[in-house]
Amino acid sequence: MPSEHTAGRSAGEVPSARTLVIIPTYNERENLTLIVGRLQQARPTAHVLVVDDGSPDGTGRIADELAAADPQGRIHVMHRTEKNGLGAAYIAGFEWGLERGYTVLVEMDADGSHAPEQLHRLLDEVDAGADLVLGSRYVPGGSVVNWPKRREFLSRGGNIYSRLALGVKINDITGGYRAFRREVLEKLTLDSIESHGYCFQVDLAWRALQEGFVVREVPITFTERTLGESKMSGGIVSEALLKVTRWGIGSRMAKVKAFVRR
Ligand SMILES: Nc1nc2c(ncn2[C@@H]2O[C@H](COP(=O)(O)OP(=O)(O)OP(=O)(O)O)[C@@H](O)[C@H]2O)c(=O)[nH]1
Ligand SMILES: [Mg+2]
Repeated sequence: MPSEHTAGRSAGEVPSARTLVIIPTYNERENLTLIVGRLQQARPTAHVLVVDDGSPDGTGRIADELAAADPQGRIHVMHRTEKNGLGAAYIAGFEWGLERGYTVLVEMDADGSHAPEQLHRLLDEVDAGADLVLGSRYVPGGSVVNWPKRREFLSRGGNIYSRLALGVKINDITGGYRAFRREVLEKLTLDSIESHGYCFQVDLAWRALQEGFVVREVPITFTERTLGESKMSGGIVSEALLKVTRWGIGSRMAKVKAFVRR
């Protein structure tokens, strides 16, 4: 069942009418102008928030120039002084968007992996009643372009493991192209989320599922970056593995305890 909240929305207005696309950046000089241009072409009504962690390559300045050049004021920039990881950048972006009354908040990478041309798939599903929509590489119609076999194996393996460990029917819980209704982010205690990288994505979806929100997947085409450098690290993979195992065991223990008490 969709959320009953309609905070800040006029009667008859779909949630996606006030969408904020959050793009975290660290050294994305070659990509930022391209991705923002594609987004404005694909979804002219959406607003954008670039959350830059003081990129030494000048990405923050490019973001400011893009914002200054948009006469409609749809582009916003948050400058943070330290590189604190993807999760912390998103949490700051979510809080910024919630304070300003956006009704749908979207996560999108700057490197072109998440096609703005497919954003409508996520937003349409939110408007149809989902609370959280995951852009999914591993449902029929979804795909990955230009990934080395090893990387795809790791990602598919991580998703199969998460599905089994957590006992959830989600095919792509580690992906980072997502749309949240604001009610989901209001309910989750964002300050308590300490996970990084992929684990941050699993953490958010897992919390949303546990709160009873409607989580749906739509197919997306994920294209590996062609410009700039990846910030992915081995530590991110092991963090996800450890935490997912802990959450899965914790949730099963809670169920066993509840069963024994009956
Ligand atoms: N603000 C901020 N953005 C970050 C940080 N780390 C990564 N990002 C951004 O988060 C997005 C995803 O990072 P990527 O390096 O593409 O990570 P990935 O997609 O897992 O790795 P690849 O598939 O190899 O590209 C990009 O837009 C990055 O610029 C960070 O510490 N702070
Ligand atoms: Mg990437």
